[in-house]
Amino acid sequence: MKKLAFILLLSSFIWTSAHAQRENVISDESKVPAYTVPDVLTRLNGKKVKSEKDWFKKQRPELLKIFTDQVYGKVPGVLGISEVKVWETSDNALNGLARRKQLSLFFKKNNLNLEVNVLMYLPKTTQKVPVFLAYNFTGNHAVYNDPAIRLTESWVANNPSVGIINNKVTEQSRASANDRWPVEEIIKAGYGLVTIYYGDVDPDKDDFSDGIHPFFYKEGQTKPESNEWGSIAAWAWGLSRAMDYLEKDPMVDSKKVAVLGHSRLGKAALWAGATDPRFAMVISNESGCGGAALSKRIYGETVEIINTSFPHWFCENFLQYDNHEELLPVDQHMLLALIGPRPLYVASAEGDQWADPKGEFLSAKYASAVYELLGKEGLPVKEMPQVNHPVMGAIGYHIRTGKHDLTPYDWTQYIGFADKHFKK
Ligand code: GTR
Repeated sequence: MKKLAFILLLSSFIWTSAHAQRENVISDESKVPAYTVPDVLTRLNGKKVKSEKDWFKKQRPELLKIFTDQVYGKVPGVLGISEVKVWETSDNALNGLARRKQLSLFFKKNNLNLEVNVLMYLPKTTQKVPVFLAYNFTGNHAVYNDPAIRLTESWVANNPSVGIINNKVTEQSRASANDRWPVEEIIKAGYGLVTIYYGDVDPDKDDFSDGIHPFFYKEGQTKPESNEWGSIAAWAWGLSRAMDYLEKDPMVDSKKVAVLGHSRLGKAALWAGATDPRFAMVISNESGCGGAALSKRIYGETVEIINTSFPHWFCENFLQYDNHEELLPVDQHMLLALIGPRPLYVASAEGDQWADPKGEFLSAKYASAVYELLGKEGLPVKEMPQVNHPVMGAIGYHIRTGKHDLTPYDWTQYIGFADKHFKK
């Protein structure tokens, strides 16, 4: 009896101290506990990955399966675009600098119908152009000051300061995010911009009754199974469906599509790049926890914090790693490695410690082993570069001054990175 009481007391002490420890978010490098990152070139059975064939035939599929089952969740079925409706095109956008095209992709199943609006700005040339494909946070109309852009009718998180009231955008919402989208610079550099409001695919709320998830429910099902997709995987799925369309668009060079995302949308871009090899380049802007940053460092946002704040982002199986990152059979450098040997850019910001810049850098560094195995230079440096000193191999990285955001500085690097890899 005494022994049992002692064990109970001891385990409750261990439990409370583990939780107490996590009450404080780590934002001081000296407080990062000892952790072990699994070697990307060692298989679960302990065997070493020695060749390109070992990577593509054995290690890559195993890692992809772990991320699918334990982290993001699997897509439960196949569903293609039912209809493409082009709303309008113009050869006179941006004061004559660009073409504009607006269209919707419709998805239909049983009596469900989903509309995904796509806005494209393309350089005026007779050649097919490389493009950046990127989700936006509040609707296509927020990206650029152009009255011709259709206002989204989808649910958008309220933000009265930019005219989003009762979850609907208004005229006041136009161009409200244009700081993040230097459209003219992108066009002048010879690239197109293809953008979609991410909430068209799945509204960003802890509710699986809307967006794309219900299209795959069996009778009586109200949410995905524990190994099925959360919202990040749904958004990644949406990027792949946009790619299905881009492969058919006569103005786009679909072999040169760079999928880009900021923050939660960076997580989605990485997962899209990992699951869909048609993306020729992947750009993660401050994607942080569940994106480019190593989870096992537990610096900044942790698995428990993210699963608590955003219970719908990952699959249910991911919850078992709350406060137990050490049990994860993978870490995020392995996600980055799944993109290899395709060009990959990881960016951090000094004022965005929540996303763990060092953890993002280390992740890119550890992923480099796979790029090297595949005959490419991964990250060209071993130590974290100084602030505002981008480095670019097949993996690029920068940490810039400033806060959590997608800025013209970031875009300048992404355009440079695309020039390096797409225009050689
Ligand atoms: C934060 C979240 C991050 C990041 C960010 C964003 O609240 O903790 O993981 O995704 O949101 O998407 O802006």
